[in-house]
Amino acid sequence: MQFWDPRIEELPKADLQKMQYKLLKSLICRLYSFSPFYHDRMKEQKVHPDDIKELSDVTKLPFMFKRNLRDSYPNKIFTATQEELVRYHVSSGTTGKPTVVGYTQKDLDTWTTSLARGFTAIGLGRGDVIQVSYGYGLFTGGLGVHYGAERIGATVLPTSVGNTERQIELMQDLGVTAIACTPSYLLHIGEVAEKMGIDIKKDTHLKTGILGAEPWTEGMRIRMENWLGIKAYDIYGTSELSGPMFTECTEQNGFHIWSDIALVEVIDPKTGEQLEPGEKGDLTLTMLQKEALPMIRYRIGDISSIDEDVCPCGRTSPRIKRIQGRVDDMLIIRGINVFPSQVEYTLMSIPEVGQHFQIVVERTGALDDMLVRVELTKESFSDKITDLMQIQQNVEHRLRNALNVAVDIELVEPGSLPRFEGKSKKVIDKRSL
Ligand code: DLL
Repeated sequence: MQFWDPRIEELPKADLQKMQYKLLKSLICRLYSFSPFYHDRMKEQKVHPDDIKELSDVTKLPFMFKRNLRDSYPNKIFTATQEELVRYHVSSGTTGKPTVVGYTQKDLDTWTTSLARGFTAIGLGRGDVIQVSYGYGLFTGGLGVHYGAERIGATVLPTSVGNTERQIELMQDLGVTAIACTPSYLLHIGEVAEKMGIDIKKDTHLKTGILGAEPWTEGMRIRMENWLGIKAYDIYGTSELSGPMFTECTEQNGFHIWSDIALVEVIDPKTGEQLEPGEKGDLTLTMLQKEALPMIRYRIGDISSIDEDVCPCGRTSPRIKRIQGRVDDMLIIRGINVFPSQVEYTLMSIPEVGQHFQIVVERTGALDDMLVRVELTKESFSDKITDLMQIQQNVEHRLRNALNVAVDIELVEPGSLPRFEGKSKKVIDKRSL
């Protein structure tokens, strides 16, 4: 088992918490004195830096939401001068103004260190060739992973997204051992490779996937690992935290949230109360070292839970479980809450079903109708109507049982649903169009 920074990664929990308290306290003192935004919000909440006497006092501090960043477009919350900034990233978002994130040199360094630890924890290092197929540019994925990969001494192949056939040729020719991209893009790459007559498992050196930026399920992981002959690791982050930030280790059991970098809480979205380890809620992070754009109790809106147990890999920081979707991802179909991840979870357990699906929600009269378009595998796609009807009934039955709501199923030909190079769009909610 390799560590990037064993001094921190294996530090006993009690020491980590002492360190977190010191970092939190000095951050809050700094922001109270120098940031009008945080000063005002703390005053509103009637909390003073002197009230932060131990780590658990973090719950006295106000929350922060994405809308606070949008409202302060482009840089009103920044606590660094323009001269101190060395980079911007901009996330487009689906509604309203984009969010701008600024970085000092130290911010880039903390971000890179976080990824260097993560990449080492999944067994990467010198000698690896890492193909970065996340978008480079305003999106944080490409450049973020790029710097982390260079830091561990790996060789980076900065392909960015698109031109998939060329990506596959380069993967073969340059002996790529790891690829970083969205799970949807890796599915697409796998299919295009097959069309080119290339079997990624046999004809390339690929052994690791660094996959994230969108939700995916354990079932999808197992399928991709078997199909492509790789270990598929999850990577998580958001632009506001810096970008891709935290990965799993080789145990594949949750993201390690480095305690000297972030303080993690899970909050009940209804009451705003802190939840216990193991309970699912809104993932909320305080970034302990950020300079240009501090984030205190940032309510990300992603659903997860905390695991405080020391990981079998020996790392002591808390882990968060695979993201189950977003608080605002939830579809309400005839009064029943449905998460797209539940649909994927169920579909991936049906062998006749391929890796691609699409959910379409419509309102007919007063009722919501949910249609799931499901691609079949090449093997199960058969001309016999009776076979297809049986599969359709099975899928319908399994989804109804899992979701508690009736769902229409349309079986479609392999390769007929849209493919994505970046984040995929699996839900079309016509009610909101
Ligand atoms: O997606 C940063 C990133 C780049 C993460 C590359 C991982 C790899 P944003 O565009 O700001 O940043 O989107 C952040 O994407 O709040 C989640 O809803 C979702 N997301 C990111 N990673 C995962 C993941 C980047 N591993 C939003 N599982 C987050 C599930 C994820 N959802």
